[in-house]
Amino acid sequence: MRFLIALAPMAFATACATSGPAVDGMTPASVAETVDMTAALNFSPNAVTINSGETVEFRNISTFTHTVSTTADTPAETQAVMLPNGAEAFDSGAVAPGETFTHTFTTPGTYRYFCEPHVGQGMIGTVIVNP
Ligand SMILES: [Cu+2]
Repeated sequence: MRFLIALAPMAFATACATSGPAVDGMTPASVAETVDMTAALNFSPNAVTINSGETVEFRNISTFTHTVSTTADTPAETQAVMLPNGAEAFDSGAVAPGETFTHTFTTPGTYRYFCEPHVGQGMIGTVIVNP
């Protein structure tokens, strides 16, 4: 038991040392910006700027379920979304209270995303990805 506990920090340090763009769905080790999903039904900060290949962490600090979505199924969602040319749409699915969702942005440009349950209340955010 003692052996396992001693090893855990080492494993974490190794993961950090090899951080880079996320591949194959691995959890990225470094987060460039954190965006909170709030009880006021907004993303805070509403807009963040990162460099290509960096990761944004979205934290649900509220008691509601939120999403981070760029896959539009309704006219309101279509109006909310903006994706750079060549960027693939992504969708967090339901992010429960206290949970997080991370996404690594590899295509430069301006992304506008929405929360599926709250797009009607204007829960929309922006990520600007510099080359
Ligand atoms: Cu929401």
